[in-house]
Amino acid sequence: MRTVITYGTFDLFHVGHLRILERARALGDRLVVAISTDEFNLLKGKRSVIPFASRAEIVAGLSCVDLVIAEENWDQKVSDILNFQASVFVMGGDWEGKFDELREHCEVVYLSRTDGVSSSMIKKVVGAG
Ligand code: C2G
Repeated sequence: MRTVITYGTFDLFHVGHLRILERARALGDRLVVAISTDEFNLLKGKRSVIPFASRAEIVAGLSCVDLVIAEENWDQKVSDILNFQASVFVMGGDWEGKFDELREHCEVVYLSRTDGVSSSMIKKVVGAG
């Protein structure tokens, strides 16, 4: 079983989120997605529009996602990788190089982002700040 793990807020879910999750899943047989809690988002300096429970329900409903867990802090990645025996850690290219230290535990793959869409762009369009 080749498990892939990835992390994110997945607020105002859009096609960029879907594409990276599908591409991450294609790198293995199982995809675990850690979704930032509302509290952790505040630590990240982001206020999520959609509450954690709904963001988790949307991502868990995707056929390419096998398991959703909570991301509560910056430091849980190593224990998550070990706990779920992840072979691959995936993030979008905007995080390129930021998680290279995880190469000690698993492959680290940065996938290109989808241009032209982001949660912050959607927030601006709908006037959610
Ligand atoms: N993403 C993408 N294309 C976009 C927007 C986002 O490929 N147009 C990717 C990001 O690169 C990331 C994932 O989708 O890999 C989730 O993006 P966010 O929800 O913005 O997550 P972020 O706030 O970057 O949180 O510990 C890591 C953090 O939790 C990442």
